[in-house]
Amino acid sequence: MTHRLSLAALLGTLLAAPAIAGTGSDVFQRLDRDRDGVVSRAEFRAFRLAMFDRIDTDADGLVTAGEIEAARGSLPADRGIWSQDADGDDRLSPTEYVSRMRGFDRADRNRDGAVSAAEFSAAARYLAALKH
Ligand SMILES: [Ca+2]
Ligand SMILES: [Ca+2]
Ligand SMILES: [Ca+2]
Repeated sequence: MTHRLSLAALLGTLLAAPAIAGTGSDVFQRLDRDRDGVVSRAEFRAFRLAMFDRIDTDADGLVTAGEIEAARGSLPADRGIWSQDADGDDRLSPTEYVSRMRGFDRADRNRDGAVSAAEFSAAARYLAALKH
């Protein structure tokens, strides 16, 4: 169980949307805002920031452990997220929240700084397999 969760967390940050199921191709299209067929770091960052806003339910611009806990279930486990709390105040600012994008880095297999549809669906399949 623990093992499965930690593996899921590797890709969870990339595939963090309740609608994700199957191939995730509709999610890819949402991520690829400029429709150039790949998801850039900037596009992924925008997606992470949108997620941040969803977690920040009291809209004070900071995410607390309680807010992350409340979002669990609709969001994948984001293990190690607190290592991004650079100022150690037990709250994550948007900057801290997007300071590392492990899901993106893992999905970008050929390290060209963009996630192609093929890379994305491979990552989605990998995550889906973990859930079964
Ligand atoms: Ca794009
Ligand atoms: Ca908050
Ligand atoms: Ca902080």
